[in-house]
Amino acid sequence: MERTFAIIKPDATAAGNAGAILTRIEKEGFNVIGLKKIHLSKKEAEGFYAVHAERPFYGELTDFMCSGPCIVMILEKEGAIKAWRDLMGATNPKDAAEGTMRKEFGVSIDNNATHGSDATDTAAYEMAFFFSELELV
Ligand code: FUP
Repeated sequence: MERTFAIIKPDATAAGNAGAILTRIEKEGFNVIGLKKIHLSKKEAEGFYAVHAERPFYGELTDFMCSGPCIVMILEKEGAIKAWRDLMGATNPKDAAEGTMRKEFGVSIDNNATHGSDATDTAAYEMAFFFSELELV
């Protein structure tokens, strides 16, 4: 079994789409072993996205991520990292395939509804950033 880290971002949470996204996650066979609703501070958002610190969109991205509550999760499934990336779809909702979370619930490249770790090392960093092992069930 593999674990990955996922976020229902502030846009999707504010729009009331968290339930629909969770329903889809469960339907696709992920086991939600960690889940909490949080409101990130600017510092926390910057720490989480430190890998993007040099990118031109870093300021806007971190502003957006602390603009409202979001839902952070740890999902478990065989091949969970790729499976959740596939279910999310392309970064830009305009390019995302039909039936993906970003196509259905994303608005734009910066308001794209969900986040998912892209590799084993980033998944480990992101899971530990938000959850302790004791919180996983
Ligand atoms: P992804 O792994 O699909 O989330 O995409 P990236 O790691 O490339 O980007 C991380 C986040 O930065 C995206 F979810 C949205 C945001 N972003 C922008 O706001 N503008 C861009 O041009 C690219 C990414």
